[in-house]
Amino acid sequence: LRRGHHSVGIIGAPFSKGQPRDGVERGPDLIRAAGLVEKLKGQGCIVKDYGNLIFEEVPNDEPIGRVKRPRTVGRANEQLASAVERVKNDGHTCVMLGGDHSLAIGSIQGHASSRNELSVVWVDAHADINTPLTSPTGNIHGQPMSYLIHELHSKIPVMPNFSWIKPCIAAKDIVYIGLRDVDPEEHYILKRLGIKVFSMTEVDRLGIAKVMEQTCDHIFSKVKKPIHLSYDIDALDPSITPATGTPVVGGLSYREGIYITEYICQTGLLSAVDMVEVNPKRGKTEEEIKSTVNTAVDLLLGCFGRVREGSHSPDYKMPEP
Ligand code: HAR
Ligand code: MN
Ligand code: MN
Ligand code: MN
Repeated sequence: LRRGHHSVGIIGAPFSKGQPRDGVERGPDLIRAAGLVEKLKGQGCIVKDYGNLIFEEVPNDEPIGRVKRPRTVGRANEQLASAVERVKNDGHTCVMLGGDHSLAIGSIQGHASSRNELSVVWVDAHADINTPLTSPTGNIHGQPMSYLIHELHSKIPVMPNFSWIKPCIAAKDIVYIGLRDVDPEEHYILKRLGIKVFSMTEVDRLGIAKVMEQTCDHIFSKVKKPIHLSYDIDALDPSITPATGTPVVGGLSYREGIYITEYICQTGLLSAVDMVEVNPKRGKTEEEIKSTVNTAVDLLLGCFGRVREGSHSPDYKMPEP
């Protein structure tokens, strides 16, 4: 599978309740308005836009321990999971436009329901692997991985609207890229579970090409599973993608960010992508918002066959004088 003939199904998830800042629910419409669908078609993809999910506010959603809005987040993700499962059963590579990163719960769960086993490539400044009990903030966008990993199942308390979640990912099938803001409790979890991490230190040491080679060596060490790419826009440096809720200096360059998508595309195993945490209200200028949204679009184009060397259709004929 090379350029073109990717079949892409897009789900918009305008959801912000996994974290405290509003604006991130506008991500899906902004990414579409920047021409995502037309540009994907322009590079030969078949695209079906399933539109935006409509999420209900769950009333009286009191915190449980430190966890904020558990019922609302649990319910929204349950809806998302069935939407993703449907897109996968329709035969598409699924693109989930967020929204905040708590949506990875439903996206990965729905993806896993339609496949046997997945590998997850998580590109982010953050590990998002706090359990409800280790979370320093109570924001569920800092926790999604903890609900999904088999090895953490015994550490997850029962919560309302979370009982539909079945851990579906093995620790050995996860690779992180771009980390630079990890809580001590998260660091403990990553080490204890032996999860493969390429923090920004490894990106500096190895370069992005070796990071991607080793990422694929790791996830393909036994069988080749479908890849779920969960891309948090804050993985990139805030100089490129400032319009996001929790920017962290020292991130991936535009080129490194794009290289990740080109490399994952050419494996031929990309099965679902999340693009999350684009928040226009966090941009200080129109330029900052544009740069963030356009980068999100470019990353998605890279996932579906765009290459920087350029390309041409096999039946192209040069004009004769
Ligand atoms: N680790 C912190 C927490 O658990 C911050 C999480 C962060 N924000 C994100 N996730 N954007 O990628 O609350
Ligand atoms: Mn491809
Ligand atoms: Mn994240
Ligand atoms: Mn993040």
